[in-house]
Amino acid sequence: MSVGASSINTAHPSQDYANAIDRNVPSFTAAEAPDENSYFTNNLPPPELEEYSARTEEFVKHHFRHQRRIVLITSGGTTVPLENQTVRFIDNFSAGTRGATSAEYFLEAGYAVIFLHRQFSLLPYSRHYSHSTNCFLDFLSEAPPIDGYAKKSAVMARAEYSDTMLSVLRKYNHAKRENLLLLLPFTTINSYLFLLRALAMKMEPMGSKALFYLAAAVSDFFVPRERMSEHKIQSGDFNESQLVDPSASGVGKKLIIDLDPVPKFLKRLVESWAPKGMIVSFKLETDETILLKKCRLALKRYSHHLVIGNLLQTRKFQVVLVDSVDPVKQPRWLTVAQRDEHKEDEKSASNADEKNGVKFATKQDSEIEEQIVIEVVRRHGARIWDVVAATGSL
Ligand code: PAZ
Repeated sequence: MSVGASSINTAHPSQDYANAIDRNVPSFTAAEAPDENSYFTNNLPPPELEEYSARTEEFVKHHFRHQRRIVLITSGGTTVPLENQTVRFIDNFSAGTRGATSAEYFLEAGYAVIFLHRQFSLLPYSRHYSHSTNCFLDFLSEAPPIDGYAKKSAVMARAEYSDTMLSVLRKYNHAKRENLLLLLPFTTINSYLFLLRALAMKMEPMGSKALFYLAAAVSDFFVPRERMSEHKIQSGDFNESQLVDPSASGVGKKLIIDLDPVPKFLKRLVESWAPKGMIVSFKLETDETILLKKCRLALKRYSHHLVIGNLLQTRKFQVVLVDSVDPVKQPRWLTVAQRDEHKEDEKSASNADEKNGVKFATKQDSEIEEQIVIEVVRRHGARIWDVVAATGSL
């Protein structure tokens, strides 16, 4: 996910793209072992690293004993802090819908799920009732007084939602009871990279039964630690004389942000962190003419197993799967009916059309993640068989 450029000049509203963004940086290459050493020694591990590693180790042991497959899903956007004591940061659009929705379908397919997600992004199950479009209070109503408890107020699910809510609740409780879902939040790009590496290594005992489903929108550019300002960046060149004469001007009025490329660790994941696991990455573009080319390029560059391409504008309705087996011949498009918000409104006003047999595309019956997960699970199964056939073990 591209969040910016090597130098962003935000000063003048009429500035055109070419002047605002300086792309004179070397093109991206896959990070190798020395890049890994350099990154992970020059940047600080996040405070939660040890705790998450220990919880993942336990989770993996538990599901290994139960002979379950495990999927590590990454979800949501990563932030790029501009200051160590962070007031400002660069972010991206991702809400975590892809990751949270896919997690539910993987759980349904019998997987245990490690959900490495951006803090406060969407979560499996609660996503149906959270965030601004679906305020959970709209799903509730006041319950009528119960005999014997006349003075006790209570809330209940509104009748029109209660079937769906009960079904979601049952799945959620099942996942909790069976310890099938490990929720691990992150915020920054740095935490994400440290955690991905550590958790992938902890999944090593799973062998080919480990699946990596990298749906997070990961920043392409960041401020390396040695160049990061400790304190809040001042708007103008603050100096003590301004306390005496407030009109004294600062020198720099523009904010020039000089970002480095984030090392592309996918190849390290494939070759070193999880060599037996199946690795699926996502590729987001906005220009449809380059989507397939970029998917193929990613496969070639990182040698992983599957790239799922999507366009920002249509990502909820269409994706393309490009496989390492035959990346040129066999892109597989998956599409679901586009949700018609207007019809959805009509539907809430009246159920007449539904009674007349017109079926609306609802969230439940048309989520593209259901199809994606079916395809990925099928390919993962085939790969496990291939590994067993080739090596005699998982
Ligand atoms: O989180 P979301 O559902 O809003 O968006 C999903 C997505 C577009 C971030 C994901 O499908 C994806 O393409 N992730 C990889 C982005 C990239 O680094 O190219």
